[in-house]
Parts: sequence; C-alpha cells; structure tokens
Amino acid sequence: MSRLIVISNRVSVPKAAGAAGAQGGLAVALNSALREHRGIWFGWSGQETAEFTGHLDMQRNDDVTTATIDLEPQDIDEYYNGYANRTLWPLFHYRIDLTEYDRNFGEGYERVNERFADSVLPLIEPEDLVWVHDYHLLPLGSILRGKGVKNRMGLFLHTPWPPTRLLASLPFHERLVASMLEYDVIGFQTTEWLESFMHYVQKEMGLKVNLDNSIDYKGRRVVARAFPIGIDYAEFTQAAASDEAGAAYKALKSSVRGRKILIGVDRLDYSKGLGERFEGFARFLSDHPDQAGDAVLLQIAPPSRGDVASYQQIREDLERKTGHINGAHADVNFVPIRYVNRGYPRAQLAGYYRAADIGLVTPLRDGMNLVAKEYVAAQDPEDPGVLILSQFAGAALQLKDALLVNPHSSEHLAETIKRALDMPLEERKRRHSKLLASVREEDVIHWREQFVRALAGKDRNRDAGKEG
Ligand code: ADQ
Repeated sequence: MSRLIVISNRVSVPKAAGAAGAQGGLAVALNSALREHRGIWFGWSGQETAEFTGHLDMQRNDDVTTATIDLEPQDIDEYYNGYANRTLWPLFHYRIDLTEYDRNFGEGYERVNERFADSVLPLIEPEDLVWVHDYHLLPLGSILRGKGVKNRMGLFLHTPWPPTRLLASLPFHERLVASMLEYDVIGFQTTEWLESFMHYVQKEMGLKVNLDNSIDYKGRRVVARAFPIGIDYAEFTQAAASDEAGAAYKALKSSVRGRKILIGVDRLDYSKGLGERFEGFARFLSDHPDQAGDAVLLQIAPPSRGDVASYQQIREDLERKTGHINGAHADVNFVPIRYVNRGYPRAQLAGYYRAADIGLVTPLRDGMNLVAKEYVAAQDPEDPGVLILSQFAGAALQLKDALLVNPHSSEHLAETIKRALDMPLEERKRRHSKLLASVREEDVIHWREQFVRALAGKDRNRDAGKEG
C-alpha cells in the first residue's frame, strides 16, 4: 500500500487514544487513512514566526506523523486572511460583492504555496500518494511538479466551484485553473461544482472533456469527479448515544418547557444565511401568532475568521437582528431566539440536535454542509425531527427527502417551518429513514476510500461524475 501525504492549510493533530471523539469528522477520517497508510499530514501550525525558516516541526502520535511550519505575519495577512478568505472564499460562494482583488494577496498566496512546496518536498518519496485539500492550496500541485515531483497527486475542493462568468472576474483566473490541471485527480463535493469546472475548462481554455470526465492537458490525463463528503457516522452515533449527549438533551428539553425547538449550528459565516434564517423565523412568528409562543430557535454560531472585516460585519448584523426580533416577539417568560457564540463538544452537540424538532440548515451557498448530515444521524428514528435544508447546499443533491427551501425567501422559510412543525409522525419517519440511509452509507470513510482509490489510479474511469 502506498504511503499517503495529506497537505492542508491547517493540520489537526490526533488526540490521544480515547479522545478521538473530540475531533471533527474530517480530522478523524484523515487520521484513520493516515494510520492505515503510515502517512504524513503536512500544513501550517497556526503559529507565527518573525522570519520564515522552513523549519519542520515533526510529531508522531498514534502512528500518524504530522509536519508543520510556522508562517510570517505578512504571509498570514496576504495568503490566509487575504487571498484565501477575502478573495477566493467569497468568490467561490458567489459573493462577488465581498470579493477583494489585491495584487499583494495574490503574491502572498503564491509565496506561501511556494513555501509549502519547498517544505514538504523533502518528505515526499517516489511511491507516495499526495492528497492536497482546499482552496488555500490550488496551485501547490503545479509548483511541486515544477520541482520534479512525479508522484500521483490529487486535489479535493471542500467549497463550491463558481460559475465561469463569476470566476472570470478574478485576475489571472486562467493561470490558477491551469495550475490545477497538474493534479491527476480533482475532486468536487457535487456534480454541480464539477459541471461548473468542466464548463470553465471548455469555454475559457478551449479544452476537450472526454466522455469519462477526464481532460487531456499538456500530455497528461486529469480526472475530475464528484466525491460527496460525509460524516463519521459510527463516531457520531456513538457520541449521540453517550451520557453526555443524554444530559445535554434533557437540559435543553427542560429549559424550553414543552415548546418546540428549532436548531441551527454554523460557523459564523455570511455564506451560512444566518440573517435570512432569522428573518424567516421572524416571519413565521408574525404570520402564526397562535404558534409563536410555542417555538424557540437555538442558533449556535461560534465566531470564525474574526480578522476579516466582512466577518465582523456579519457578527454585528446578527446581534442587531437578534435584539430586534427578540424585542418584538419576546414575553416576560419567553425569548424566541437563543443566539450563542460558542462551540460545544461533539457529544453535547449531538444531544442538542436530538432534542430539536427541526434542523434549520439554510446556507446561501455551501460546498456540502455536514451539519445537515449530523442532524439526521442524531435523531431518534422512532420520533425524528424534520430537516429543513437549503437547495443551495451541496448536501441537497443527496438529501432529497429533507424539506428543501430557498433561503433567500423569508416567506418560503416561514411556510416550511410551519409545515415541519405540523408534519405527522408517519411522514417524519418515512423521510428520516431515507435520509439516514444516505448519511450512513455515504459516510466519510466511504468518501476517503473513493478518493484514495481514484488517486491511486485504480478506478480511473469508473463512475465518472456520478453523484456519490
Ligand atoms: P464548514 O463551512 O466549516 O466546512 P460544515 O460542513 O457545516 O461547514 O462543517 C462544520 C463542522 O463544524 C460540523 O462538523 C459542525 O458540527 C462543526 N460545528 C459548527 N459549529 C459548531 C459548534 N458551535 N460547536 C461544535 N461544532 C461545531 C467546509 C465547507 C462545507 C463542507 C466541509 C467539509 O464549507 O461545505 O461540508 O468543509 O468538506
């Protein structure tokens, strides 16, 4: 079995045995793949250094080796806060109004990708498989090729891929996409993003796409496919059955005193549609005064990317909106929106999901969205809650038995909340069992096995472009 080198912006160091439940599903899946393949996970430590030295901090823990580098403050500003989070993230989430084009960001992005390549290069042995993650590192494969790396290399993009006409607003867009064609495998979350990518290479670069979704480019063959990511189903259901989850479930249930619970769990990000969600809920409260006192929205939203102005802005907007809605609809013994800016251990989160009658997952645009899948996995199959899911989340292509909504329409959101609250048990069970089958079968282990298989070149032409 070939060794695996995983490269991502940040590295999630494995927790000591027994504490694996404290990690996110992606970290768990990658760590288990790395253990099987005796692999190395390389990336930024999250730490600053006054001057970049390329020093590798190598740690071995539970059969997984991690190798990290520190970056200079200018790197963090231009590459991470700049090009990654002020240029590519908003552009890839269709927010051209928030996208900033700054030559320094582009230069910082290329410089840091170059630094990643120089630092990881000595770790790569001839038979290794190299798996690069996400929008922070799109050109890394091409830089490594330039330094003589002949290994099989793959890229998985966790975000959407934007429509061609949006991407064309990015200076040097063609150079960026051409650099991606140096990978052997390019993976997207869904066929929607895959098709946008194929449209770009055909229309903007004049390339021909073969029937099996491969592209011939400069004498090489690149395979592009959808690999929908899933959750670590086994780990998550175990967390949901724990005493900690049970205690969280009881505490939340008793605090609402018989009212229905709607739950939202998202990083505080403008792509997650939180403001629109609050407005949809407020609309439900106004349209159904008879039911208004019977439903509570618990929104858990830990702050993220706080150094970026658009994130400070969305935080302020939500605080204002929450205050406004609660002011208009609260009573002496009841507040309709509980807005919480912090993270919770996974078992506790699972208990909250299970206690909630409705899971509100309404991003304006999302590569996949794992919260939707976690909500489904945490439900009691005999009395499950209802998933309300944005039609613009990648997950909507798999979770077709959710109530799909247009998150931009507060009327549609309000009507859908009403429909979910009134849904009979039989319909809830029928929808949930179909959702659960998809979440269980297409889990994160399945996802990474499919990707690693394609990366190893074992099924180069199989299932091309198929949804999951
Ligand atoms: P994210 O944008 O971060 O991921 P998502 O897929 O929903 O979005 O994953 C968030 C994860 O963080 C979930 O596992 C969730 O449980 C956890 N989380 C969120 N809030 C939390 C809280 N308050 N406490 C504890 N945990 C919390 C990006 C892409 C997605 C894609 C994933 C994986 O934007 O589209 O699904 O990568 O590829």
